[in-house]
This record gives sequence, C-alpha cells and structure tokens, in this order.
Amino acid sequence: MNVKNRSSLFTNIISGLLFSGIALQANAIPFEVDITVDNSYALYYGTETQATNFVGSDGNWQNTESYQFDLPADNFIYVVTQSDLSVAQGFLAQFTNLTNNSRFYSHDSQWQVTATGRYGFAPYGNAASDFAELTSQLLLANAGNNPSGGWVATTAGDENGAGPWYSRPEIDAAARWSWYSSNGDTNPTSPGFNHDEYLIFRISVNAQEVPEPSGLLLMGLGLLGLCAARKHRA
Ligand SMILES: [Ca+2]
Ligand SMILES: [Ca+2]
Repeated sequence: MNVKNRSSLFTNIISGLLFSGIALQANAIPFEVDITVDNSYALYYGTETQATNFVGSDGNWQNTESYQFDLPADNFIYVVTQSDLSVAQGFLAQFTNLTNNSRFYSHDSQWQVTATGRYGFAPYGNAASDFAELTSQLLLANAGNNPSGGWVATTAGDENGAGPWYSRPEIDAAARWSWYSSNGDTNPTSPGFNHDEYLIFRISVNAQEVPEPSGLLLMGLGLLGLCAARKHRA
C-alpha cells in the first residue's frame, strides 16, 4: 500500500466514523408511509413537545398517498385529521420500516389520539403558523387540558375493504380505519359526527421500532444504517 492509498484509507475510516457518529446521534430510521384519511389529514413528525417537520397532506380519501422519509428514533409521528362531519370518518395507514420491512398500522394499540375541539383550524401545511398551531395543541394535550383530557387510546373501526370506502389500494387489508370516540361509540368511524375535531394521532417511533440501544449495540445499529444507506443508493 503506498502513501496515497493509506491516506485514502485513513480518510475513508475517518469519514466512516464521522458518518456513523452522526447516525449514532440521530439514529434515523427510513420509513415509508401509505396513508389516506376520510376526509383530510396532514402528516408531521417531531419531539414530544414540538412539531418540527411537515411531510405532506391530502383531502381526498379515495386516493392513497405514499411518503418516504427518515425518522429520528426518539421522535413522534403526528397525524392531524379532520372530517367533513358527513357519512363516515377514519384514519387508515401502514408504516413500513425500510431497514427490516417491519410494519405497523393505523389501528396499532400504541397509537394515541387527542381531540382539540378546534374544528376548522387544523394545521395542514408547512407554514410557521401551522407549526405554532400544532405545537400549541401538543402542549395542551400533554397537559391533559383539552376536550379529550389529553392523549387517549384510539378506537378501531372496520378493516380496509369495508364500506363505505371499500378497498384502498396500497394499504394492507389488515389495516383498520381508526378514530377518536368522544361519546363512547364503539365504532366512531360511522355515521358522520364531530368527535371534538380536529384530532391529532401520535405514535412514538422509538416505542414501535427500536429498543433502547446502548454501547456496542448502538454502534452496530449506526454501522448497519451506514451499510443500508450505501446499499440503498446503489
Ligand atoms: Ca388521500
Ligand atoms: Ca366523511
């Protein structure tokens, strides 16, 4: 090995360590989300106390949207939803961890939901005012100070394929339409009703996918992430 090659190897090792150091710090997980909501939603993520990133939004339940993004493992996914108060309402989605293809759904028991009582004020974009609105409602929910009394369990309705929506493409048949029940209704997805909307669904990425890593395990995950990222680019 000549000096130039040694230097190049050294540079590669250092940049690899730096890169895995970043991976260790952020420990981001690449996710694909396939989602639709009756009648509209916005997908964000952030910390327990602050919405930091806007992913996308849509207002047509008949079309299923697909997003791919890297989620820091200590973050929460937030799904803002609002219905048209008519016929039915529901949140239907699947979340796929692209590093191992593990998948969870909109009816997973680790989801929580909160009701803001602010129908018509749902944040649906990337503006500073949207983040301010959402973050203020996250803080109220964390304090238990809103119509649902904070974060509560979601209520699952029918599986994908059931009426009035019938099959939504690109989402597994096992996924169930979910919502918040403000009145004890065991299936709040039907009929049309204002369950103290708008709603915010949340799930902890860490709780879903990553056991608390430490030491070598953490480094191993960082290196695996590095390998996966390189493989993905190829
Ligand atoms: Ca849609
Ligand atoms: Ca509806």
